[in-house]
Amino acid sequence: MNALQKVLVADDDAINREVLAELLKPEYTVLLAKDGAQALERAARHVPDLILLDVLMPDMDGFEVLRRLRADPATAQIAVIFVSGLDRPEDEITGLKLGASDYIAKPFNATVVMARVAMHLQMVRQRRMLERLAHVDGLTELANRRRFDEVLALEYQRARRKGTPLSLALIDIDSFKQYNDHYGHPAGDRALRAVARAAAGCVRRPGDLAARYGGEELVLLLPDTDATQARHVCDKLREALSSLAIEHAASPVSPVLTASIGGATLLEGEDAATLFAAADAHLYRAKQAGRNRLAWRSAA
Ligand code: GH3
Ligand code: MG
Repeated sequence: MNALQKVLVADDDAINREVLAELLKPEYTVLLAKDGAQALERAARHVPDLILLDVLMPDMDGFEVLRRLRADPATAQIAVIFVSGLDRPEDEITGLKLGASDYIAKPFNATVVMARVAMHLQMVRQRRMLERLAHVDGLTELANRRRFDEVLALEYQRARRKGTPLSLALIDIDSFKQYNDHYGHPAGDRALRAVARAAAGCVRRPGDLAARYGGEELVLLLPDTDATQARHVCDKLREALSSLAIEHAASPVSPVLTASIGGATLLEGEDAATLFAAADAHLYRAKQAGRNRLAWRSAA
C-alpha cells in the first residue's frame, strides 16, 4: 500500500533533493521539483499524497507555494511538511498556521524524517478511508444519500452557471417487499446489489452519479444530459435489469425483477428540490401506470 503513495520533494538544492529521494524511494513513489513553480505544476498534475517542501527557494518560497496549493481546490488537501533551514520558532509557526502538517529543521535526521513521513502518510490514508465511509453506501457500494445531496447541490449550481441541462432519475424496484417475503432478506440484499451494479454500469460520463437514495430506491444524476439522452440511459438500465433476469415469482408485473423509473430535466428558474420532487412525482406515475416503465416529465 505504501508503495503506491506519492511523495513530492521540492527543494532548490540538488543534493537535498537527492538525499531525500534516496531515503524515500524504497517505500514511496518519489517526484522531484527544483523550485516553487515546478512544485505547483507537479502537485497539480500528480496530486501527491505528501509534499516535502523547502522554505527558502528563489522566485517563490515554500510559504507562497503552500498558500497557492491551498487556494486551488484540486491541491488544497495535499499534506505538506516543511523541511527548512529556517529554524526560528516564528518560521515554524508561520508554516503551521498556513496549514502545514509538520515542520522539520535542516540539517535533518534521516530516521526522524522517515518516521514523520510515515506517520503523516498513515493519517492521509485514514482520512481517505473516513471520507469514503462517509460517502459510500455499505450494502451497494454506490454513493450514499449524503453524497448525492452534496453532488446535487454542486451540479445544480454548475448547470445554472453554465446554462447546461441537468437530468435526475429515481429508480424504485417493483414489488420488492414481495421479493423479500418470497426469497428472504439476504436474497433481497443480493438483488439490490445487482441492481446497483447495473445502475452504476449505465452511467458512463465522469460527472454522472449513481447513488442509493434509501431502501430499494436509487437515483441517477446526469449533468450535461438533456431529456432525450437521459431517457436513453434509463432505457439502457431497464434493458440491463431485464438481461439480469433475476427471478421474481411473486411479482404481479413480470416473472423477473423490474424497476419503475421517474425522471425530470431541470427547467428554467426551477430549484433543485423542485427538480427532485418532479422526478419523484413521475416515479409515482410510473408505478400508477402499471410499474416496469419509465415516466419522464415533458419539456413543456
Ligand atoms: P412498489 O412496486 O410499489 O415499489 O412496491 P415495493 O414492495 O417495492 O415497495 P415498498 O415500499 O412497499 O417496500 C419496499 C421494500 O424494500 C420493503 C423493504 O423491506 C425492502 N428493502 C428496503 N431496503 C432494503 C435492503 O437494504 N435490503 C433488502 N433486502 N430489502 C430492502
Ligand atoms: Mg419498490
